[in-house]
Amino acid sequence: MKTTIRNNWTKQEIQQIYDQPLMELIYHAASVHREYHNAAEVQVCTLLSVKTGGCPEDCSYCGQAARYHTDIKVQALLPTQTVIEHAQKAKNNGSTRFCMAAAWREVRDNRDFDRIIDMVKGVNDLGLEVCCTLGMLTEQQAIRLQEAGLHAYNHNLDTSEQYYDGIISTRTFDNRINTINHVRKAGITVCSGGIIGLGESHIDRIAMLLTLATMPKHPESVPVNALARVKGTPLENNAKVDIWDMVRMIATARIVMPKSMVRLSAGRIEMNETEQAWCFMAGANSIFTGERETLLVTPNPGVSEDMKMFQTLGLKPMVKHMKDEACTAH
Ligand code: SAM
Ligand code: DTB
Ligand code: SF4
Repeated sequence: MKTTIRNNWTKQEIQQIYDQPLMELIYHAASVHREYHNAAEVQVCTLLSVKTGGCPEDCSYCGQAARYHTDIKVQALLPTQTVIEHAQKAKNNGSTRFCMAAAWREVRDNRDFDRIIDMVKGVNDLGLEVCCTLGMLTEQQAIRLQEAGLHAYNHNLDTSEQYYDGIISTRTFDNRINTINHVRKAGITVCSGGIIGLGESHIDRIAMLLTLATMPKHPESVPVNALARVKGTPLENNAKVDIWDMVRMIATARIVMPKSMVRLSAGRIEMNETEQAWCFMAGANSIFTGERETLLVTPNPGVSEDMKMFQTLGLKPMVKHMKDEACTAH
């Protein structure tokens, strides 16, 4: 019998999972992974920053916050055609999901939002799962995005409720939850996870997973990011995330949210193939990659390097994804 999907986890239960001896934890996660997923397949996604830098928020990890003196070049909203061309390239390189990110605090009902709506329509027409991450949304804005064909909205919790104001002061944890609720209500799938390496404790990591795993419906997608240390941000001198911390976080996320896609997101540039292999063994089943070799503003491995790694590890890019399943079901 399959492991049941539970939304009533307690902090103690998640802590017990998280604190298992590492090899036991990985074995447990790898077993759960195989119940719900084909462990040979990894979803390949491409990320594009459609509006870069100049953000009014003060997220202390982020190179795009206007108030920090980083080397990042501000870039206004890209032309729709440029974005569609990037999406087509991503598709040609084997991506099935395309995520457009904007360095905004929130979406405003203006011409830029109209252009985002056109981008969503255009990328959706290419047959890709379209994802956006644009900051806070109202319910009406979420509905507009859904009607344009948006498949997923990324809005990370980033850290625990308790640690939140140590990392961001310009918005609250509750603001984050409200947007996630608006996305859910509009019928868009939820992509929400966080970052490790911000200076949080193990308890904060467990608390963040608890919030995600006790939502009425688990996020369909859970990105686990290792802090990408950006020069000029308050966290630039934080220690590099230990690979086993990353593996432990991925494995726990996999066990408490068995059906979700667990995305090995920021941090791969500092990991070798062996280290990434442990992340896949622990239940990660998605990566961001592409020709541009960047995430938003930080470096990332390129698609040809990643495809070589897949070959070595006997992994293949996922071709069938939720959208296809929905199509064939009709
Ligand atoms: N501005 C929107 C927001 O904050 O939701 C969307 C873009 S924001 C860059 C998307 C996510 O990227 C953040 O929530 C955070 O989890 C992640 N992120 C940003 N900077 C990062 C960094 N330096 N290292 C790891 N993850 C980072
Ligand atoms: C997510 O959780 N990670 C991606 C995506 N969602 C938007 C962003 C990672 C950003 C890493 C640092 C940078 O390049 O700005
Ligand atoms: Fe702005 Fe998002 Fe960066 Fe925070 S994470 S500073 S909201 S772009």
